[in-house]
Amino acid sequence: MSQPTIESILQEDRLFPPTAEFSQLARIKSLEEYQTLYDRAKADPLKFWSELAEQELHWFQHWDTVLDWNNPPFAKWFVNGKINLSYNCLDRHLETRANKPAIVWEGEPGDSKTLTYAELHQEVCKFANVLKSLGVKKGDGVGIYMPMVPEAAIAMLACARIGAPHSVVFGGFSAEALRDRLVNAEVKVVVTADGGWRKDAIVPLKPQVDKALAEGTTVVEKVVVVKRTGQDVSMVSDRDLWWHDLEKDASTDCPAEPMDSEDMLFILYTSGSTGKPKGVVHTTGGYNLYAHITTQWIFDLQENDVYWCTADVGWITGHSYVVYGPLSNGATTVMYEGAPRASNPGCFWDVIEKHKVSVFYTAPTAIRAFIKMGDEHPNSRDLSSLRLLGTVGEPINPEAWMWYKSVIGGDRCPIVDTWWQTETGGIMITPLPGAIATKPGSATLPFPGILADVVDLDGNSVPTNEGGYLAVRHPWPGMMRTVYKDPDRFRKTYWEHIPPKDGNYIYFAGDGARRDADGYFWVMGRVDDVINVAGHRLGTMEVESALVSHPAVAEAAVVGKPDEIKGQDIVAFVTLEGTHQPSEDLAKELKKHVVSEIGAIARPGEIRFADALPKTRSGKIMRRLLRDLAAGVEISGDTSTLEDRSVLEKLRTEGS
Ligand code: 7RM
Repeated sequence: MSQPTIESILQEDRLFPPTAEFSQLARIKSLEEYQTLYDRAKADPLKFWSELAEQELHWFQHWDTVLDWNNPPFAKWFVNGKINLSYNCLDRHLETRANKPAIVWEGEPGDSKTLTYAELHQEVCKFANVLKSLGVKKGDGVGIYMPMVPEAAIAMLACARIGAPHSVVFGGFSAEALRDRLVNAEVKVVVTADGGWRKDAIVPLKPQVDKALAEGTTVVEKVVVVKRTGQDVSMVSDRDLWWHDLEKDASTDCPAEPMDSEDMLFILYTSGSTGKPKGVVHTTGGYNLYAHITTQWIFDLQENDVYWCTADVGWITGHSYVVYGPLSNGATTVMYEGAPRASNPGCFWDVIEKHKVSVFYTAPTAIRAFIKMGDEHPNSRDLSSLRLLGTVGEPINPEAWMWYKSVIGGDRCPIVDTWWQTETGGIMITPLPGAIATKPGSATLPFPGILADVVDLDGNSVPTNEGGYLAVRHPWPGMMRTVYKDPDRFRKTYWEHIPPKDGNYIYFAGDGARRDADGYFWVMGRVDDVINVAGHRLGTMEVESALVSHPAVAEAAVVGKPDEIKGQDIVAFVTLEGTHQPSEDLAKELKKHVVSEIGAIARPGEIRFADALPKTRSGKIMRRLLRDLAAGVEISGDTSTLEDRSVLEKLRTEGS
């Protein structure tokens, strides 16, 4: 067998064991404890998951079968169990946590609000009754197109309470993107707001909804509008209703509907690199358990923690780790409406200081932006409440990791670098912070019960330190169940690149990775982004990290450009830190730096300086667009998920 996998060339030897103080109080206290859990789960996954489901969640009715995997890749977990996610997030906490803050919300203009568990429960019950009064029944689709306000979480929980699958669409998406998603998910009621605050300006939402509905291609009957910003919006009579009017007479009595464990909980659209977005389907019981237990162990939740995940509810991270995971655990979760902006580059640190945030979870793209803004912002705030940091969304470059650890974490907080996907429902590869020593740039080890591996296209494990495809060998409760209305696409995208062998199905994640001698996973980027230089297949992460380790570089994205001799040549797009200026000399120096860090094979043929890199709205670098730019061809494929079009225009003119 001789399929090409991916070569790994970066060496990173730093190791940071958890401190004794942290481990002593942690939920999982040692590597031995982790290993015992992992081994037990591996030996008998069904026993492991069913014991947790019994201990950790409330069920109206016990399941008959833990896992039905008779029709792979379509899994069923906790078959015939009855459960309600909203009940697990709210009702069951009322006895012991009624007055504990559930949601602590900060608006961008400086307004704020706290909802206790008792208050959140009431609000959710009221809105669930509102949805019912609008004709929403169990199984009906509800669209949520909202800014980061408490009503977004309330609407999600209300849907879960009555069994109406929600489809949250990120508030930054256009009317067209919104319409496609509303049509695909057969949404009957849309919940939105007049607008939201972002970077000192109002992002209008209601006008986008109007536009999305104008053609009449959706089946939307009612639109509920939260008054957030107060600007004028037009209301269509018989269709559009104000949230505050509907709430006035709504009853606070709304028992949670016992849902079948496999009833659909939500659809969340994820844009592939090409083609139309996929509606990722998650169901109730398995998702609840997986979001719950990963939140508890990975963020080491303690009763008094103030936990803040900066993700928007429009992304899976917002679903699992802003709303459902923390609330299912009875934790206090912070929601922030705004974004770091020129007028307040320290706004995140203000939120941490003000609310004494103890666990903070954000993305590498944000961390790299903070580095660029300068240390004076975090340094001038009191961040001593922090005890644990997390990152998600992209591979984190070791240099950014080190900065996060020292400048934000005061060299005191462990970092959990968490690898997972919309499709996996929750975190899959991650340190457990009291148990697993960290290495900058590595997501470390699989969560107990997750049989992750690095394999070739035949499904064989590749040897230590060789690159290959990140894969999962056994189903897990949080896994996606299908692509909405397109089971074939589900099968083809995730289960056929590596064909099943002897009936054993392997989940293909689409990322390249390697495992080191300690079994640690190093994610090397998307397989689609691999560069082939003279027969060497290189992941993007390692070359980019070498560039970012140079003091002048803030952020880097590398792509391959067709080359007659080598097949592909490396083109590096680079943004600079603070005062550094682009120059021929700096370009030469950066090429040399990459060679000395990882070797001549990774030497970029070309360095292109840029003010900014093209990113998705969730902050991931879109290398596919840079690839077209580098090759000098028309940009092809979907650009609707691009955060800022002008970035692309600028790169285009700079290149010519
Ligand atoms: C949670 C989320 C999934 C893709 C995934 C990877 C990349 C996410 C990490 C990471 C390296 C990480 N869901 N990714 N986390 N790569 N290290 N810790 O981001 O569906 O939007 O994206 O993101 O490529 O496949 S997602």
